[in-house]
Amino acid sequence: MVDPALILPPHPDERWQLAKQLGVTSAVVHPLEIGDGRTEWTYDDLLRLTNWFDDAGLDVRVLEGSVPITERVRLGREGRDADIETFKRFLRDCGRVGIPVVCYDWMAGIRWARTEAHVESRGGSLVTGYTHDRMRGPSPSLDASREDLWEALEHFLREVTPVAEEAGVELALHPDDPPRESVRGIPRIVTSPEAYERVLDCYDSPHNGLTFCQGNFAAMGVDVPSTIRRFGDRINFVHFRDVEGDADDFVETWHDDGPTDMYAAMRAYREAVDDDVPMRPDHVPTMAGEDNSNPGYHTKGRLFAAGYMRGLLEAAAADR
Ligand SMILES: [Mn+2]
Repeated sequence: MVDPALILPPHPDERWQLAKQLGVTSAVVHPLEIGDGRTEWTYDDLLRLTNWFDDAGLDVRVLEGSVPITERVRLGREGRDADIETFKRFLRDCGRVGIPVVCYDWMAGIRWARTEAHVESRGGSLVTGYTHDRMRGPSPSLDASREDLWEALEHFLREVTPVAEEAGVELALHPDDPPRESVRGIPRIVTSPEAYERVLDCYDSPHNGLTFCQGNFAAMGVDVPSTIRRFGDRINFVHFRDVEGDADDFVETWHDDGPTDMYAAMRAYREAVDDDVPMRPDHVPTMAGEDNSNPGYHTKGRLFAAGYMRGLLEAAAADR
């Protein structure tokens, strides 16, 4: 059974209270989406973070996005091994303070990409979208091939997975978003179930797993429930969301209003995924009274999504 979680800021504010009022005590810390660009963490930083949450009755289950992986690690450039040592130290520190999951990605050059942030959705709420034709302009200079990225990722996994095992930390690779072969000329590799097979085969360990970001799998055009079953216990973290369209052209949807059968997806998680895998709502609609300054990451839509997740979980649990 999955464990409902929410992104919470590293410092307490009303979102901590709202989570507890919803009955959600598992926190995902993702400073890049909260407006603090930090990617480096000392042991003291991590200890302060987890103690602060612990004192409030909350549990940091995932550190996401803001992790020390540099471009030279992603591209396999000279000097990467020193940076990989930094990442290993970070994993050991996460283990010491009791953070069980680290979510990372392999997007080099261009990261999470959207071309629209004000698409009108239900009742005038706002969602984000992606239209590939609008993603134009010169290619940022990166000079890396798909094979360069693969070599770099596989080298990274062979180096860090044994350390993750020792530290008791599970790695969870997030898909490239949008899951296209390339964006503005920059190759992307983590874009299909076949790519994930290669990632998981590279180092066979439950500590080398994936973040099942559902909207990306929907955009890949695969059947979501059967793909959840395909990866099963290698899913270490779930992003619950949906999109309408494909990897060339899509909009985010309300969690209960997209094309994916979310109840079938929840049943698949219940049956195939290990206990206590954290699941958080991803990319929520911006609702009335919110300023859309951080599209996809405001609060009210998360409250709705968390309640919807809980309802689906209860239904899936009853349906045995
Ligand atoms: Mn995601």
